Amino acid sequence: MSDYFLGLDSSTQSLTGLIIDFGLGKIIRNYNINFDKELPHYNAQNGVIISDDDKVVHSYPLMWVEALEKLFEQLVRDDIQIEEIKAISGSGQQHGTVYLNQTFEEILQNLNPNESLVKQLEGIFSRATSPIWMDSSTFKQCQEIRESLGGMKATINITGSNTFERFSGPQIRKFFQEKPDAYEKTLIIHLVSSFMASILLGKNAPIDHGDGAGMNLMNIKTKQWDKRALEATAPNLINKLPPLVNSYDVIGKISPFFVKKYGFSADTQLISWSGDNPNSLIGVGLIQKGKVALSLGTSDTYFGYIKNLSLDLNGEGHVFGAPTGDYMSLICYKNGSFARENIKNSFNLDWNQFSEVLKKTPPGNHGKIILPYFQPEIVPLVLKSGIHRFGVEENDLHGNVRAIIESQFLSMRLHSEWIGESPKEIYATGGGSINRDILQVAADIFNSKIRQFDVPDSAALGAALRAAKSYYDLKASKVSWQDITETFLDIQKSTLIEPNRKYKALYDDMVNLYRACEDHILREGENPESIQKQFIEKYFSS
Ligand code: XUL
Repeated sequence: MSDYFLGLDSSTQSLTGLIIDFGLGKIIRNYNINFDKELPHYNAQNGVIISDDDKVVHSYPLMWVEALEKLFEQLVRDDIQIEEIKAISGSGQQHGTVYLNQTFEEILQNLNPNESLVKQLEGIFSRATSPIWMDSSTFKQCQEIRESLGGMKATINITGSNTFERFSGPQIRKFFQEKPDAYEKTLIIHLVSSFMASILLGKNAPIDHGDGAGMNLMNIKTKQWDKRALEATAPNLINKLPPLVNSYDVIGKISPFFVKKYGFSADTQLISWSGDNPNSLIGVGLIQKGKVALSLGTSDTYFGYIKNLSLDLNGEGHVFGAPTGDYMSLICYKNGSFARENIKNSFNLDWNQFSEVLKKTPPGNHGKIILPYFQPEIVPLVLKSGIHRFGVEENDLHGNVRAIIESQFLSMRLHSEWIGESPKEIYATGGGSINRDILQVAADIFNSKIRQFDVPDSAALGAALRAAKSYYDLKASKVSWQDITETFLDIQKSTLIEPNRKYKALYDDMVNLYRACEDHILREGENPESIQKQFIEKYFSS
């Protein structure tokens, strides 16, 4: 007999399912349902639907459910011992909101196992699409909420973040303002995480403190819905939100529908779902202060565990709840993998060729810099897309390849200064982290060691590990976070990438050059030409 745990990750482009065997200390299966490839009838591109001006970005919640159905069908086809799965938890792309009508719970409670899940759920939405984290169309609502709360600092002190275009509160306000009738008919608003958890639970699931913190609605200190924030957002909102719980809470058992249809045990415990970044925090083993993670995916994020609340009063960073019950700090970039792919594809390269070019070009890249706003950016706030090149022509293959990678990490280094600690070791995760050459550039720019694990999907792994931890806590068997993360994240098997210390001074100067380029484009700062010239003379004159 084995103790299996299932971690699911409903992300922007796909649904991942990862099964761990706790006794063996191993991942035994890994499934991935890519939305574009396997559910092409939704006509989404990279899992999303984008408006012409790039600002409105939505997705189909029904597509996420259909992916879940497909994933479970695969488990059955593969003869997985589904009845041995003791607990399930999950991860969702953060901030996205799902709007349900009055039929939702009734339909969930009366699902017929002889019919398809997705067919039965077609009528549950009061809004067919969900705004997701890539949406940047709520500038006005952000301003309004921020002002009602007493300005940026007050907003950060209350909710843990400034108002952000993609956060759920501003998105809910926009829906209320633009579609008041549909808002009225909305019985409950879920996050992606709590929506997916509700499907498995057969009734409305709560929102956890990790994902709840990304809404501009939860009080970051009391971890309750904040009355002022709710009132600043939309009327009667308190009655449309599920309750908040700890990320480690057991929220119930799997609904009978899944027991009958796929053979889950009726005792399968469900653990609260959380956002993908809080899940990744566990999935890379960040349960102590001092280490940070770099996640290179559809979004690039840079985050760390913090024991005590510490806020970014400049307004670029966020504080979310950590799955351990503590906190985490985070900054998020929208121009992550799409920006890298854009440059790669524009020169018709594959990833090996891209890496070869990267290795051949010198650190510092002759002072060439790109501000890569292929889409509106979150950090720094850029609402209009546009690529700004400094000293690099559009057709310069070598210059562009190194500039996109260096610029991404220079920006990350610059904008993560508020976190306070310069990292001694960075844990890398996400699809992009399998590329060692990209990580070498990050190691040099941060002047830090980087550890690369062999599981890039840390959000799904984090969810599986959270399921195990809460399950054993429920059974009163003492298993610590440390035992769990050490078993599944074998440091011995990871690859360590050492920084080239000789580039420290060069990158210290290059961050300043990058800042000058940003100031010029975004804050009417001087043309950075002279700083760029000095940089080139200092490092590339011979
Ligand atoms: C974090 C954020 C993104 C999404 C991606 O604040 O917006 O990392 O969670 O799924």
